[in-house]
Amino acid sequence: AENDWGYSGENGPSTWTEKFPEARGARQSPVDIDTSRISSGGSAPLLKFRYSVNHPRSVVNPGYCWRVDENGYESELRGGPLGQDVYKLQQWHCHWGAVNGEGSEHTVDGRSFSGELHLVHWNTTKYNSFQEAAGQPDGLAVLGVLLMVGSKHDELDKVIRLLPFITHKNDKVTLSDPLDPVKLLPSQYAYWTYPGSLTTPPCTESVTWILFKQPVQVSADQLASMRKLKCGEASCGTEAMEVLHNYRPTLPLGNRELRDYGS
Ligand code: SG7
Ligand code: ZN
Repeated sequence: AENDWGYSGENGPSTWTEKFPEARGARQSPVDIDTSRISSGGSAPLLKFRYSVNHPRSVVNPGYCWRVDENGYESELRGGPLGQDVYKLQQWHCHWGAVNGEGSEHTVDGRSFSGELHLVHWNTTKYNSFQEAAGQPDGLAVLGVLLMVGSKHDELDKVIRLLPFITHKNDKVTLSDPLDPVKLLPSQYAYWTYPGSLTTPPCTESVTWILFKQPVQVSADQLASMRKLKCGEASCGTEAMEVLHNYRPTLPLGNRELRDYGS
């Protein structure tokens, strides 16, 4: 295989544990949100976002998704389940499926959505770099947004319009248009939260997951554009395969607490 991990038969999620032992752990993500076993969090601690809108971002094809890098600009998340710590937006990216109706990483009462957007933040109160934070149990906070097929998402389209320019692995373009990450979130901020992991190798158990209950809509065309990205470099020519799907199946919640905030 040309990548050491991926989503195909030879290098897919069931093989990750061979090279990445942490993927066998008891705090793995994603999970199914079983709404019958949620502990209510009571009054909702509000999430607070202070995101920068007007700065250049990079849109990258790492070979297994599309990713937007914030390039160090100050964008902060705090509140909710995060205590007093401040978390800084590092990057955001997407997971999708080969067909509509699958593609989300988290499922809700066994139901999949057509995709899932992840906004990855790191704890700047306690750690000095993203790399350092990514290895700590309270190092990362990822906001998850479930995507369903519906109308075109205008803010996300600023990125999707650029995907034809990053077809191959390691391709990268600059997005200079202003973009407001808050517009990627649903209008209601009710969420589920639990302690988990990165959903890709090395599957480090460093993530406080915050999954919004309300899905957002993207168009079928927007999802189709994502499936055209390829997992190989341009030098692979027509041999490079498309990233038709890139979601990890759910893993057991075990004895972790899943909390519910807002309704
Ligand atoms: C995506 O998800 C990428 C990864 C990310 C991974 O594959 O965005 O990031 C890079 C740098 O390619 O891994 C360390 C990291 O952020 C896992 O993130 S996720 O758990 O939110 N899905
Ligand atoms: Zn992700």
